[in-house]
Amino acid sequence: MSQHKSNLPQEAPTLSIRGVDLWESWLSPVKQRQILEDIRTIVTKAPLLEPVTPSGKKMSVRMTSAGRLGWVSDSSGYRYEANHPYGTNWPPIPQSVLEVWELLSGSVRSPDCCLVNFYQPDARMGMHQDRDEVDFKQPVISISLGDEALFRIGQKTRGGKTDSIWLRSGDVLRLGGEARLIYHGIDRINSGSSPLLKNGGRINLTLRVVS
Ligand code: MD3
Ligand code: FE
Repeated sequence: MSQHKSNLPQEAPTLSIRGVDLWESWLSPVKQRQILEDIRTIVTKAPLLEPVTPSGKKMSVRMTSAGRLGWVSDSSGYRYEANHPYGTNWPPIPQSVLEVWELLSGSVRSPDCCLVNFYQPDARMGMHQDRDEVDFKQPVISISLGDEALFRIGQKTRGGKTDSIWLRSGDVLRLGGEARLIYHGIDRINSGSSPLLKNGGRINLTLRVVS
């Protein structure tokens, strides 16, 4: 009930498509660099992984996590784990990132997981639903950094009409309500479109209440 609402975001999104709310350029360049520095600390303590899908395909996106739980995928399936596969705890979610959740999520819960997705120029993410969490009434917040990405927004069932939008560095998305269970994916990266990362590429942070 009340743990889902309250704390409503004060600012209106700049674009809304089927419940997918987008705040374009919400993070200033200074904030983007602060978050990037905090991600470098996370990656030092919890190295990026090359996840394998349960069907045995290597994913092109490299991943790690921060928070109480991290998302992992290997031949035994997709799940959240309390430890990095190397055996250590996941580093804490940085304050710079928690602040975005607090201001835009509309949830009174704290996120359990900050998934860090790193896209090299040829990386992509196929259409999927996020269903490894317990409570789909809790929103998801996504932060884009670095090169722009073509994000595809589908429907709550596979197939059907899709819309595509470019996600740029500093953009924040909220997936709540009807949008929480839509199919979505990243079709491609526009390599070299942002100066934020020295060697190019894109980072996406996804904040979720897991359990
Ligand atoms: C819609 N990541 O990690 S972010 C993922 O850019 C994921 O790395 C993409 O999809 C990325 O699962 C897309 C936008 C996003 C994130 C979570 C969602 C869209 C979502 C959850 C539910 C519905
Ligand atoms: Fe997803």
